[in-house]
Amino acid sequence: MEYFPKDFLWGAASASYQTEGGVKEDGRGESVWDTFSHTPCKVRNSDTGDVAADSYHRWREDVALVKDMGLGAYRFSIAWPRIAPNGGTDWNPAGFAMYDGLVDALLEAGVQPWATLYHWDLPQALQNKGGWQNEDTARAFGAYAREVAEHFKGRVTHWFTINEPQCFIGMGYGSGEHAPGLRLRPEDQLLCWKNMLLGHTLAIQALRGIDPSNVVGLASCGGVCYPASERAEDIEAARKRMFARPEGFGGFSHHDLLDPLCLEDNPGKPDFIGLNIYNGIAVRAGENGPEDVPYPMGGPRTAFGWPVTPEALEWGPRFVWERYHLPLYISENGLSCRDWVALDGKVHDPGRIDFLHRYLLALSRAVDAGVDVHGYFQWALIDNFEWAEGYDQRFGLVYVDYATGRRIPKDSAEWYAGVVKSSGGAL
Ligand code: IFM
Repeated sequence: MEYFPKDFLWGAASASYQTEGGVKEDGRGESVWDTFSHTPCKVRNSDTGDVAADSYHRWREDVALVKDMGLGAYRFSIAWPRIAPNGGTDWNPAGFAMYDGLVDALLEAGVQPWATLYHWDLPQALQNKGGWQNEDTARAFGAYAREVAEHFKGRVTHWFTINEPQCFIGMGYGSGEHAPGLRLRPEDQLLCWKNMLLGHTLAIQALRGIDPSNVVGLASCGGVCYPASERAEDIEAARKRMFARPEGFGGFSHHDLLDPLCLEDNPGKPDFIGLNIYNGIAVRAGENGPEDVPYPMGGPRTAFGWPVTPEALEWGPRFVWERYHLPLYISENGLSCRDWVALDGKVHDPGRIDFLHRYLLALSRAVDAGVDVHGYFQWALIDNFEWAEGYDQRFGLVYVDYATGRRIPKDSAEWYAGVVKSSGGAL
């Protein structure tokens, strides 16, 4: 049985500050994450992204890993402060060099580059002027998008403007757990939200203006609800709850982002929706309306403590597709484990294989139900800096020995390669 169409896009993802290191090289400016991670008590173990997985120097190895796994696409992000060290329009040509090498090597390997313009490393210079509270940041983002689009014209055709606005605003400007570490009043967070929407729209216009064939979306996150049973009442309850709850990340949910953007006449309407889905909440029809079903005591949890709920990867895409009718990509999904190198020199991660197996089977049910989902990016290609959790959470298909930068594909990398090769048939 074939679970996924032959042209389904199989990929893996990463992000600049989480993997690159090389923070002082080739004229890169400071980002809010440099400042934040170097502030005492903000990141576990005082970890920073100074070196990370050293992909700034080892990107050739990363491309080889992608190629060995037979992936069709690699999603990476461009560090804004490498291109615009001061946040303005004094472009830094040297900042493009590494991405030029990466993009060309991917193309040569037959792998489609999917670039994210903003995965949270805001130039510190812009934060000094208010960051996303200041409309100028949105305008600067639009100008940066134009510069990058011009530079990669004809080589990169698939783009994400912004990764997880819900999270970077909710945790960066709301709870203060992420850079820039602010705890703003709700109305000030809303100002960030408004400027983020403007920034996305200016970026999408710039990308399309430079090359109308550019395909542009953004990666959304937020609470996913799934029905506690197959009963029609529970399905309806889950659907309602998913688009009614002020979920997670300071109250910003998928529909806060997608409802305004996906209106027909909105110039920021994306070509596709990227969904970052890691887990969800079971919902049933209660006497007084939809109600959450408590997660079972002792139920499976990731190293992060997140519940393991594969159903989220079926019902999240189903509900989003029904509401917006735009092509979908799973732009992130994966598991953090406490992986280590075994005595045989390999990294055995049966938990990750089981997790991915369950989640991909769930996704196949969405595909089977007619949801227009075109691809899946596993988070992450390699172990990396997990923001406030530092290096304690390992999400990679490939293990990174941070002391040496050495990469060791985990068992899950081989398993995923089999899934990709068989277009899901091996599931
Ligand atoms: O590592 C992050 C990523 O940067 C954004 N989405 C969630 C991942 C795991 O927490």
